[in-house]
Amino acid sequence: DASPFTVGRLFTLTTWLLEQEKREVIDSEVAIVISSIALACKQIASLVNRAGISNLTGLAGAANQSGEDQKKLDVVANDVFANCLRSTGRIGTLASEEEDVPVSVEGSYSGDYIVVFDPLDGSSNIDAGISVGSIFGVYDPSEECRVDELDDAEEVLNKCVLNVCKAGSELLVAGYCLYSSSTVLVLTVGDGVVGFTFDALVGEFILSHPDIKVPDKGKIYAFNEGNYGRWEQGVKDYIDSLKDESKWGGTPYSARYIGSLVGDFHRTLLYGGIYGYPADTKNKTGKLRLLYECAPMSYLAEQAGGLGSTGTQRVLDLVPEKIHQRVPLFCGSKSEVEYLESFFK
Ligand code: AHM
Ligand code: MG
Repeated sequence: DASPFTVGRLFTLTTWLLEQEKREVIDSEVAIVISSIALACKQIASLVNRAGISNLTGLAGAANQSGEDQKKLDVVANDVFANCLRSTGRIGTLASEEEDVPVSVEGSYSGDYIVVFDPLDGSSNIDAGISVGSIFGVYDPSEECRVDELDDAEEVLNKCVLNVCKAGSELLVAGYCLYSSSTVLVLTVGDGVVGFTFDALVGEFILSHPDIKVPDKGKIYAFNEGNYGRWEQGVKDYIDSLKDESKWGGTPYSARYIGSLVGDFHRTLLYGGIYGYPADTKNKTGKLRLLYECAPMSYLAEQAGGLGSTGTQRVLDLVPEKIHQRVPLFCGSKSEVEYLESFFK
């Protein structure tokens, strides 16, 4: 069979989406939603790239729902994401890490899909030109999800909250876009993990990683070790053990931490190892948000053959109680996450 990949044709995201449609892995509606996310990512890549020369560095002057200072680019990226999604006419409910509450899509542009996203994760890195990313998840529409027939604002809000408070195991699509030395879009539609690298010359995402599998083991850990003194004993013992070379044939684990989940996770996916943001005495349930960060990343990790855990529970089994709920996250290579979990027992 002449695969388009082997005959020198560009295998773009669009080609890939059409192929998944033909294989009936996704339908055309999901393909439209993914295409709109890719368009948002292209725009954000360009904004991130030019931030230093277009007055887009620095603070926006407001704090988000979680009390964190929003960067100018946080705000712009959020608008770009929301507008691209809205314009598809396929979205019913949108929830962003940068918004206080999930919102419904009004009127003729309204559809059924539910999309959760963190438009620009790791934005504290932007002003130093360090990698950042967008994270997203798409949930299936269902009859009960429709918000456009409700008139009362409170009813709409309640329905929107209900729509997004779903377990990660119900995700239809999850992915991220890394804005770094290259722009890479990584996604799963529940049939493995694929990656596309943006080719600015043709303006398209090109299939560059047809089948991402996280190595079962990897001797790299990505934790903010400055918080060591605030961690519970199990996490301290775990990190101590990674540094104990006598346990690992004379070579301890390597520490790598960007402080940008997408970059740290991407490296973990490709090289193996573990990413962790434990609970600590200051962040009692961890720092990362279940809906916008932990669930999509855990779905990707599992689809790549790895794991996503809170230390004691599978992240994908958790049903959010609040939209901005935070949970501890440990994800990456299966054996590495299982080894971490053994310290919680
Ligand atoms: P953000 O969504 O406000 O950007 O915060 C999430 C980021 C992650 O990208 C990163 O892994 C983590 O926060 C870093 O936190 P810390 O600086 O506490 O290590
Ligand atoms: Mg974030």
